[in-house]
Amino acid sequence: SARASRVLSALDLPTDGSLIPGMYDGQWGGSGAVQKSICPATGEVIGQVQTANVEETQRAIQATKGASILLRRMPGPQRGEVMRQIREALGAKTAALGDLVSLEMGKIRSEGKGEVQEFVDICDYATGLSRSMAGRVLPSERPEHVIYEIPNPLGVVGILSAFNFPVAVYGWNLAIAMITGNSTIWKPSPTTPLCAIAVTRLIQPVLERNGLPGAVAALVCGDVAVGKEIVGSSDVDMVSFTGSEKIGKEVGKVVQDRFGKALLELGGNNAVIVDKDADLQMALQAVIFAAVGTAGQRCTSTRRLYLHRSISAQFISMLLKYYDSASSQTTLKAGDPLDDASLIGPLHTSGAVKLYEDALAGIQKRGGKVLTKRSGKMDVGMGGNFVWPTIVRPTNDDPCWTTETFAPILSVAEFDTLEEAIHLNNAVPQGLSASLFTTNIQSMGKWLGPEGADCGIVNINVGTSGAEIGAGFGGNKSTGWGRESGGDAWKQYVRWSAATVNYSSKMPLAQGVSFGV
Ligand code: UN1
Repeated sequence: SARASRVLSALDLPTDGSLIPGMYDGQWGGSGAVQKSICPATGEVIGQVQTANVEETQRAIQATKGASILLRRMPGPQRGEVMRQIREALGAKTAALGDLVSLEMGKIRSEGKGEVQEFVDICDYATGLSRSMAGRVLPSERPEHVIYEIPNPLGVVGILSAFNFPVAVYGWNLAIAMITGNSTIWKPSPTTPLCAIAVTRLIQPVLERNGLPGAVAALVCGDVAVGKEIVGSSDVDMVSFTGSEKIGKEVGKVVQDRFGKALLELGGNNAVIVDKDADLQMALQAVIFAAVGTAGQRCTSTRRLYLHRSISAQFISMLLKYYDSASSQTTLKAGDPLDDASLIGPLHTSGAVKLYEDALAGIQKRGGKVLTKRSGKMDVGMGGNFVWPTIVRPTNDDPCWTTETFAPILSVAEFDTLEEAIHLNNAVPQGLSASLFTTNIQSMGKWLGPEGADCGIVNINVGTSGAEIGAGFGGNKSTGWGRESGGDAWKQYVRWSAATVNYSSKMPLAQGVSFGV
């Protein structure tokens, strides 16, 4: 369609269906199966990608390993300068790349652009880090001794990313891995290969200009077999995996089995708690963005809503006013993600629509209720995988409370005390993100303390999604304990050495041990 062609040609991607090489390790290639990229808003095929096969993946891993030797010799601040140039290349194409995210993944325009912005921001962060990633100097108990803690590069970082953030999740990993001196090999989601190819094509000239091999940032589009090669390879020092708890558990085991490092970003099942003293208007805006935005397809999306009994009926009716007005016409407009007026885009695949429908059917079969006027598939007049954002009141013991369904379904329940709400928040396997809406300072303290929320992201009067890059991003428990992006996340991308140096002319032992030689 003309709509797709406009987006593709802005990034020099073919519009005539010709095969696009989907692997890059210094050269573009790939002779594996063809992946079709399907637009979730229309169902049309927007590109055909020639993926890497298993041997090509092995070759790319070896090229990446070779590249890591050159990269680790480069001083950190020089890597920072390369990063700054990558940031400029991305910055010049933010709008075009954002539109490609909208076209291929299905999120709305401002969110597509926002996700590229996260990549730009983490590049800035990494450039700064290139002159500040510090080890430590520690006092030794022995005279004229000193202890250093020294970070050095790991070597190769494998990045396995999910469809829902086809650019940003790679960006966080690439930037931090590269600045700490590692080369990377990226396997994107099989349903968003074009975003991966477009990003790699922007990075490639920057590497070339700086005399670095392309395999510093290798790409292998492919299926499960390609992912398995990376995860199982002892030449890949760390595997950073974003995806489901089910697959993440397998990835974690395989990496553990070879004593590699794994960084896992798995399921979220995030709750918002609205207490009796909350500003309901603020809570409303936050919940609608986090539950309906991205059509419920962020790992940080709000899935559970716990309302204080005294404000529950009022808050639900405030929410329903928006949910029930969702359509192709009104304020909460569903429609083409490339149309600036749209706030709700499609689910990413027809399979996701089925998961959404099955989840709603199950909740109702087990005695739960749908509170919104409409649920199910939504027709916005362009085909695609659009569904009605839905609020449900499941039974108290419904299994939906403890499982992540990647769709715009919001489950509500009431509570009487903050303690009870915190208990409900923590009573799930996942621990990514949680938000409390309150104006009470005692509740805030409790929420952030040892008796509070057990998640990696714990907000107050801010929704569960839309985190900035400055802090470490990730979750606890079955979310996998990994941290990406800012904060101390970089410390996982290095091998640490404790180095004790003796600059005396004696040979004393620690703990005063005597060993008379
Ligand atoms: C994800 O959903 O995998 O906090 C990442 C957010 C975004 C990243 C989400 N900055 O919603």
